[in-house]
Amino acid sequence: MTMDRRKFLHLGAGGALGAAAPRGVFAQMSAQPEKPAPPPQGKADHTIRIAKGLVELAADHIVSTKLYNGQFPGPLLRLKEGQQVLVDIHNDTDTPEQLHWHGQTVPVDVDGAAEEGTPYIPAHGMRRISFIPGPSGLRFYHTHLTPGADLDNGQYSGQVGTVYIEPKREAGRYDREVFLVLKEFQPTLSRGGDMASDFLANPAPIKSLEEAGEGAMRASMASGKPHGYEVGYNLFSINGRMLGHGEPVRVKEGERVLFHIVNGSATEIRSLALPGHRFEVVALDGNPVPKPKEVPVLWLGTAERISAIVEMKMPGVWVMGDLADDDRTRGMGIVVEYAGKSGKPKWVKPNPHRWDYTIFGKQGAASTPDEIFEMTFAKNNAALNGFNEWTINGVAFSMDRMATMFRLKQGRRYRLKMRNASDDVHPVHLHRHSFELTRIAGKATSGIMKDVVMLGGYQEVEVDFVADNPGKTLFHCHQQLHMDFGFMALFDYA
Ligand SMILES: [Cu+2]
Repeated sequence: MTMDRRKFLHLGAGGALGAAAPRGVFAQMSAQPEKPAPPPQGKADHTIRIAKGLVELAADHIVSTKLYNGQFPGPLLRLKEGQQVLVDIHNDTDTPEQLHWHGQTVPVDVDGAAEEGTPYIPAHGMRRISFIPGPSGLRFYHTHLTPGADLDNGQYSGQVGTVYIEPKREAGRYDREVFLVLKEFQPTLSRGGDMASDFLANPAPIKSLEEAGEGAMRASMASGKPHGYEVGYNLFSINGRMLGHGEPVRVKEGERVLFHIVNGSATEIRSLALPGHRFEVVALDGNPVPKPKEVPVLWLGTAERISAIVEMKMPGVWVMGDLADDDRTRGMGIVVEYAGKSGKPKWVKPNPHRWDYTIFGKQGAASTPDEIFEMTFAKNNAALNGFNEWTINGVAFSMDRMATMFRLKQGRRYRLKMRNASDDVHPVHLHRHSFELTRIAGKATSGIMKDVVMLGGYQEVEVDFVADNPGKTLFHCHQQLHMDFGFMALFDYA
């Protein structure tokens, strides 16, 4: 109904495009990023304002940062699959912004990445965009800049909001939905202190990658260089409140609660456990998994999402929190309180558990790709004013050159064979497409669709995607410090 009215208004507005445009003009236009259709007239379905504001993480921890609509997280946008939406984005700050619709198959003009050619939302200006939401499920929106050493900007700020795209048919049985955004504040730089990647399944390193990475590191150390900078944080939160400072998640015994969890971190990998309970993972990055499975602990790389059902069958007052004691005690958790129960929230450290994407997948191999792209990721320790430089096949991405690295032909299926010659975990992300996990650390799988996947230290991961959304397409590590210092590549359609 709404959609038809807009179409009418757009066509009625005249202009060269209007008169001759057939039915379904928006769908066709959105496949042609070079000639985006002018957005429809009328009242926007959603308005987002980017401005500096305050987040009260706790009474004595109030931070000032850039936010969406003055709140953290930004407003939850509930969209409907296939139903066009009109969004006004106002930028009330002094610097241009990008708003990226993470995990959606939108055109370049909408996607929110300058590297692909999305126009900036000008300082003290606005952009009106319209798009058809999809795929359904848990998505999110966030800023998409390369702040480099400026820890007030980019994803270090509070520009994160959840998108839930309602499917045409709802799957799974649950009583209630709870949305959680995991986010750190007050970033600082330090040297070294990298996170271990031994939470991933099959952690045995691939010898050739390890030798290359360790050799480069030894040579750098021998030349007198210290470790490159890493980012750490002082404050941690779920839904913008430190553990113990917000409202608890209130549950009843016997309820099935569907948690939609977004890792909104700029740089961190997060874990989450709820003592005495298990998570039945039903979707990864918003896409239903072939085999829902129960796990005691969730692990989410930067920008990953998990939808998981918890059956509430252990009455009490519990801490649902990160396994890292330092992070949890500084805020990374939320209290889960059963009706009629009171007392101090209880945390119990879970037994060791390794995160394995493949348990949610099908056993058989995925379809054969038409073409394979090999990618090796490497680190040049402290090569850029003390920051690590990151390369893909020896090339660090440059915002000045914006060179295309991989060419795509529409309709073909591509396999990305990714090899990590560093000891860091990389949550790699492909814009405007979903990919299928086909091999994780030596184990074949199929049927799991995602848009971010964690690649372990000195490990290999393979994913397939179909080139079905023309226009420039950005691939990058979602760790802000990695993407800003080279870990990006552009795909383009022939
Ligand atoms: Cu990375």
